[in-house]
Amino acid sequence: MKTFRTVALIFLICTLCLSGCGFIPLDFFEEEQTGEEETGCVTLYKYRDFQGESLRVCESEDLLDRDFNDQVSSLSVDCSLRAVTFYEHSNFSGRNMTVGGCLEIDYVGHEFDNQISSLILYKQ
Ligand SMILES: [Ca+2]
Repeated sequence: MKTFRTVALIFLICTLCLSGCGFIPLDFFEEEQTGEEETGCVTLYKYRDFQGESLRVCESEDLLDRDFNDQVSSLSVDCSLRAVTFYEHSNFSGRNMTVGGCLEIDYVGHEFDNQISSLILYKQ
């Protein structure tokens, strides 16, 4: 009888622990993920009108490194960014254009379509 009680108690504790451990971290991680989503980024799209594969860029960088070189046709700039400069070539060179934050550009124009290779982000 004593053994049964002990087993029952262990079972109860384990059940509580497992349900607790299984439930709380799930919620916790979901919150963590949304909380960690970076702002002050640019979202690049392969096609016009924000279609096709997209890439979030949150630091100044070469798109060669992100496998997105010469592929951008539209983009959106987070409102928390001050401005972004796009360059025709890698290493921030070649023709360039600067746009302000909080912009949605459904087409970068024929001069830059499938040509952007690097970008500099100006944070607030
Ligand atoms: Ca290019």
